[in-house]
This record gives sequence, structure tokens and C-alpha cells, in this order.
Amino acid sequence: MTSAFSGVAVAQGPKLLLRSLRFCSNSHASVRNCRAFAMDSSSVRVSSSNGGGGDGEVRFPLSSAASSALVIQKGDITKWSIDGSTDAIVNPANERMLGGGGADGAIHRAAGPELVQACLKVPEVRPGIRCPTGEARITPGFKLPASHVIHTVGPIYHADNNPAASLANAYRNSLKVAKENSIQYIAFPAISCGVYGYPYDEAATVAISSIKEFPNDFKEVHFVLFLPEIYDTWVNKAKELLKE
Ligand code: AR6
Repeated sequence: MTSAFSGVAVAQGPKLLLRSLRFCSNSHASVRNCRAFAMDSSSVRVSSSNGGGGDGEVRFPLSSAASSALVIQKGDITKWSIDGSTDAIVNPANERMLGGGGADGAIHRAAGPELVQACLKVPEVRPGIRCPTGEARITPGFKLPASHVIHTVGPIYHADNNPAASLANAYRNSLKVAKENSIQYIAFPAISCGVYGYPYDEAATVAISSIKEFPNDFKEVHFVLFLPEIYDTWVNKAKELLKE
């Protein structure tokens, strides 16, 4: 595997900001994938990127000074990184915290076997349970391009008594753990929207509302979303909830 840098041009008001997004390259991660696309909201910044292996990103200011941004992009979260030292990806794990399917499996495969060894060192709070639903734990990222992994557990939609509260806790506690560890850039997948069966629109409302509770704590909060339908749902929800 080789690594690559891709220049990302982000139009912010009159300024053109040139940022560098570091990520591990694969067949998707080449500059030829960079393309610009325009959105129709005044709060949305137009950008071009292939960060995370995806094909675009949309930016929304999180704070009134716009020093903090919410970035929504398509892609594979295992490829995402900003600086490799103050960045973290969030793993939608299960309570055992020893790997699984979906994004969890992909993250463990990309991080290598040291990740499960680090997870085994996280103390159990009950037999077999390292991270109860709604809580979060942090480990290094090992072979991942991002420096840290924040493991959280979203609710199983049809089994949880209050899935919205549990999902909000998963986002909030991930952000709290990130803050405690001086993380500046954090990327989330759509927690609970795969195996755990959370409806996309409801999940987007909880996800973006929870991020809004941390307007000044991070340089950038990203959503790296694998499925086009989820990406579209998130962008529309951010336009609704983050309009100025
Ligand atoms: N990058 C970004 N998003 C991804 C990726 C990826 N590489 N792979 C999948 N997704 P899921 P959950 C999306 O099932 O619903 C595991 O077995 C996927 O399309 O990974 O919270 C754990 O061990 C979906 O939109 O997580 C748990 O047992 C979203 O990530 C259980 O699944 C979340 O899907 C957790 O279920």
C-alpha cells in the first residue's frame, strides 16, 4: 500500500482555501477522482475532494465564527485521516468490543491485529462487556491512517427502549472522549444504520443534533458515509438543522 496526498480546494466565502487531506491510497484514492460540485444552501461550502476514497464533501459551519466545521462526505472511513496525530475515527462496535462485521470488521482489518489486543486491555465493566451501549472507549489506530479509534456502541433500533437517547449518548460520549484526548478532527460513520437497523432519517436528526452540542471543541467533525442514500439523507438534514 502506498500513501498519497490530495489537494482539496474548499471555497469559503470569497476565499479559496487549499487544504491537504492525507489518506492511504488504494485504487479509489487518486487525484483523478477529485471533482467539484455545487450545493444550493448559503451555509454549504462547495468543495472537491476524494478524502476517504469518496467523491466529494459538503461543509457546514458549526460555530458562528465558523472556526469549526461539519464535513459530510462519501467514502470508506478506514481510509480517512487529516493529520495522523490529532485525528480519530469512530468505530460502531458492539459491547464486547472485540470486532465484528460492517464498519467494525473493516476497521479491525485495516488497523491490524494490534487493535484487538488493545481492545482486550480495556477493562470489562461486566463479564464480556467493555463498552456498554451509548458509551465510548479510545485506542490507538495502529495501521490505520487515523491516529486513534474511538469505539462506541449504538442501539439496536428494535431492541432498545429509547433508541434516540442511546444513539445521542453514543455520539456525545464519543465527542467527550475525543475532547479529553485532545482530538481536533473526528470522523463518524452512520452509527447503528447497518446491522443495528436504525432508520436513516431519524438517525441523521440525532447525529447532527448531537454534533451541534459541541460547536467549538473540534476543528472539524466529519461524517464519512458509505451509502449514497445515507449521504443524501445526512446532507439534507444538515441543511435543515444547521441553516443560519
Ligand atoms: N466506512 C464507512 N461506513 C461504513 C463502512 C466503512 N468502511 N462499512 C460499513 N459502513 P454497521 P451498526 C456503514 O453495521 O449498525 C458490527 O458487526 C454501513 O453502511 O457497521 O452500528 C458491530 O460489531 C452503515 O451505514 O454498524 C456491531 O455488532 C454504517 O456504517 C454491529 O455491526 C453502520 O453499519 C453494529 O451495527
